[in-house]
Amino acid sequence: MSLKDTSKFLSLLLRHKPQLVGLQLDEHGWADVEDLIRRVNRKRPLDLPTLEQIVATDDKQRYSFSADGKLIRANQGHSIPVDVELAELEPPEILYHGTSERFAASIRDQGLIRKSRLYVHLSSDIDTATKVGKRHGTPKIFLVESGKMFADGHKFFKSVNGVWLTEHVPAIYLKERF
Ligand code: HQG
Repeated sequence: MSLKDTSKFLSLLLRHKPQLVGLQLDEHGWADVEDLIRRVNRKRPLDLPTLEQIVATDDKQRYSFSADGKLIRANQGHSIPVDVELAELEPPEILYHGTSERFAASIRDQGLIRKSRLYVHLSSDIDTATKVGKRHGTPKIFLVESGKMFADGHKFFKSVNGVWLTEHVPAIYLKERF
């Protein structure tokens, strides 16, 4: 089992389906590290040094330990309703959303909706957005007029791993990049 596979399983548990191993997340998305390791071990091998390695080397810095190291949570990307104490901030003038060509028509119509996640995910640069878009097929990049949205009263949050989040991007704030 590669570290990447184990990391994907951790994402599934910490963001979407803790019940798969009977794990409890608190209201802030934290799981007990010892309990997580014990429960994951029923499905695949995991020890504390390996978990620490995954958290430290994760390419998107998806996870954080609490200051005392006893708890762990995903920094963003949840579908279950937890409050990860996101920083509410003024966004840059423009943010980017990477998606697939095949979603473009629906996005032009409805704007960006959060689907199963708690927020719409936005990137601060085109490269990152392109990588996100490639996960779903031929990438398509939308520019989001986040400065205008903020001026109009929309809230923006930034996760500790640098992902910008907002609840909905109405179509009027989208521009296309061809
Ligand atoms: C699309 C990954 C049709 C949206 C990434 C996206 C990110 C619409 C898909 C994070 C739509 C949802 C999140 C509309 C939005 N009509 N399709 N009106 N509005 N969509 O995976 O943003 O590797 O839930 O464009 O890097 O792709 O998991 O969201 O294509 O940061 O850590 O609906 O997940 O990070 O897909 O990705 P997702 P996302 P991790």
